[in-house]
Amino acid sequence: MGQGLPGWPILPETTCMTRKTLTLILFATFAGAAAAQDSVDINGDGVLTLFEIQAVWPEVSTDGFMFLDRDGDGLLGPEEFEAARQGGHLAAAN
Ligand SMILES: [Ca+2]
Ligand SMILES: [Ca+2]
Repeated sequence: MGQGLPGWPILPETTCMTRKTLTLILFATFAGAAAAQDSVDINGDGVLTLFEIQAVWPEVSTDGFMFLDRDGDGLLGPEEFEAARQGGHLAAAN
């Protein structure tokens, strides 16, 4: 009695999750400030997924994304992104 396991530091998964979330929020904030495709493009593959768009513009719905995705490939390429910006669908962040 009274002798438990050694006091291992416990790092709950939430710590990891929080760090990831914070990183994402910071990144999204930065991306929103820059508001350029290369900063929105989280994985750097040159096209934007719904996830990447929503990281900066969370108000964009799936339907809205499909509207912007003119060729229907499920991604926004540079021209589609620019068209969306110029069409006022993706508000420029300050
Ligand atoms: Ca991407
Ligand atoms: Ca597309």
